[in-house]
Amino acid sequence: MWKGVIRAYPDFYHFADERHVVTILEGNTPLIPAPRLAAKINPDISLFLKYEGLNPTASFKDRGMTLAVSRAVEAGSRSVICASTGNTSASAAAYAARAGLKAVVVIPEGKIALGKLAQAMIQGAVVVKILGNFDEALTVVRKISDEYPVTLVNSLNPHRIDGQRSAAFEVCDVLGEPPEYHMLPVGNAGNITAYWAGYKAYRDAGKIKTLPKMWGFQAEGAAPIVRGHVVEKPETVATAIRIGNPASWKKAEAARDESGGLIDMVTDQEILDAYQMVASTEGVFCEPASAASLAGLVKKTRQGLVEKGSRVVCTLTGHGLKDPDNAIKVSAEPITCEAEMKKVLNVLGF
Ligand code: AN7
Repeated sequence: MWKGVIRAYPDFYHFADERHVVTILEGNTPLIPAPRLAAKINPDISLFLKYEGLNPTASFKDRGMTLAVSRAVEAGSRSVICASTGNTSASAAAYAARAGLKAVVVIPEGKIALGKLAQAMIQGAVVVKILGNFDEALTVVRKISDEYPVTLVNSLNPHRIDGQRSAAFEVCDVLGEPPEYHMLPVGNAGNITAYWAGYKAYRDAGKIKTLPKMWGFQAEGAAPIVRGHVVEKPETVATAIRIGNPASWKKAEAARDESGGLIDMVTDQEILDAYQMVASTEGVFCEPASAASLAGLVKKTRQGLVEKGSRVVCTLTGHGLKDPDNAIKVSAEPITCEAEMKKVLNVLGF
């Protein structure tokens, strides 16, 4: 039976007292081969989707949250706090509930997907909507956690990165060796940092010999790393990555440079096209931000930068059901008709 990432990787995660481990059996997500999508985007590669939407709260954040909340319990903390574009808040609320801790989540008012808000609320977090963006929310919660006895569970907490490394371990366990390219959306830049740390840790442990190139993609209206400066008013349809001053900025640049990779940006239209394409081609429904990795693959293929014969893993960071509004917006309207066979046949063109 799967026991969650902490117990799945005892060489990498150790707890002196087992009772401190807080898990909802996160991890063990599928690495889905995507041949139909590859045929459309780039027929010269083998494409795999690491579908992180199948974690307990439907995003990759659970891998980091099991470590962060377990360590908080180990340290005797009674409450956790985070700023979030949505998924971190859903995950923090869930793991805090599981551990019997209080959770406070601070989110940008009006700019988080409906499903994520619903998760944080029903899981019993104190939800604070601020009249500002994620970067401003993060500044506030950092100050609060510095001055009051509440544990910060944003990815500035190193246990978050520690746990998120497990996704790289799983990719290697399935493929035997890392892919040639690993592509990710980049928001606060914790995940690209974590994957790179995970691949390096697996190599240092002798489990793999090679390392992938890390390719990260920001949204054009929220691309501080690409532009080389803070973006004061980030804007993108992919609200999960609507971040103008990423906490792990330098570490993401290190992952890029050490791996011989790159960080580029994709437009909202490119994100939405990829979002629609992966769902309609492979039956895999992710949220818009997740599709930035695929949009990046499309862009780089057009530029001729993806080597033939490569294996490419794109991480789909969150589930599409979190953001039904965008799915409905990009899709054809359902057809309404009377409840008669003839009328339905008529609509179908028979
Ligand atoms: C679906 O929840 O920052 O580069 O506060 O939810 O590690 O930040 C979410 C980020 C990609 C970017 N895809 O990852 C939050 C938050 C999805 C996300 C990212 C996020 P990082």
